[in-house]
Amino acid sequence: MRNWPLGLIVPLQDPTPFSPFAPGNWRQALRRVKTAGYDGVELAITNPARINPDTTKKALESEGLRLLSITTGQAAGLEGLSLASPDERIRRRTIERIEAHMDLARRFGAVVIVGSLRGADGGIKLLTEALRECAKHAPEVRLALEPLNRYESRLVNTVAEALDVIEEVGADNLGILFDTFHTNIEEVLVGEAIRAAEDRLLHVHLADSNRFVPGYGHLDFAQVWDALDAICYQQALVVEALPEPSTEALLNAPARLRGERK
Ligand code: LER
Ligand code: MN
Repeated sequence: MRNWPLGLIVPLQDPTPFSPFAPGNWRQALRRVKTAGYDGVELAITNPARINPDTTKKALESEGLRLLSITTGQAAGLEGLSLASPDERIRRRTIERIEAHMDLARRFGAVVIVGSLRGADGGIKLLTEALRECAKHAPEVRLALEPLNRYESRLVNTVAEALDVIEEVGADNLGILFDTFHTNIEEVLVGEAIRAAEDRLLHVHLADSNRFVPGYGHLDFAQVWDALDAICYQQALVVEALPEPSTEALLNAPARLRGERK
């Protein structure tokens, strides 16, 4: 199976370098994402309390786009939130933030991403306990823990480390987000890491070795497709790349990737 749904990131509240769209123009962004041939979106949301879920749902439906995933990490930089913070008040606020994301995601069947919100450092035990609490909040909503490269976080850099945390947490709804950019830095063999994630793999971010649009760096994506095939991956692929070498390349990615994957 090589027809994985493809998504692009659209920010709803604060700008992100991984999207060419400004939050103020999110409705127009949805139109452009659909026209570009994507099947869905990953919404970048800082605080779901400031979202009207009905308006969001209607806008997505009118464009015929799925909400595949919610990326949550903007609140790490903007508000200093972290699931692994030694400061209990920060941890509590972060757990509540993830729970609010889960409440929103439940309405769409979307995956909630735990990337930068897990913290750049802090305690792995604190992180494990916090994730257990989040996972319990809504067992039907999937949480995807994303291995990040060592320059962004000291906690959970590889699939093997993510699997250890998942085992320790012991919740069925906690899995892995595999980001080809981070894992190209941290893993020995990208394909082997995907195979190791196996049925815990809930979501994939695509970017090339330089974080450009896939195809404009030196990552061997054939290894990625083969490994995803081998584990019978049936979830989505979201392009989380800088708009480099151009926004046009980002918008051409569906045609390019579908051609490449045939
Ligand atoms: C989030 O998905 C991610 O990959 C981070 O590198 C963003 O800072
Ligand atoms: Mn990512």
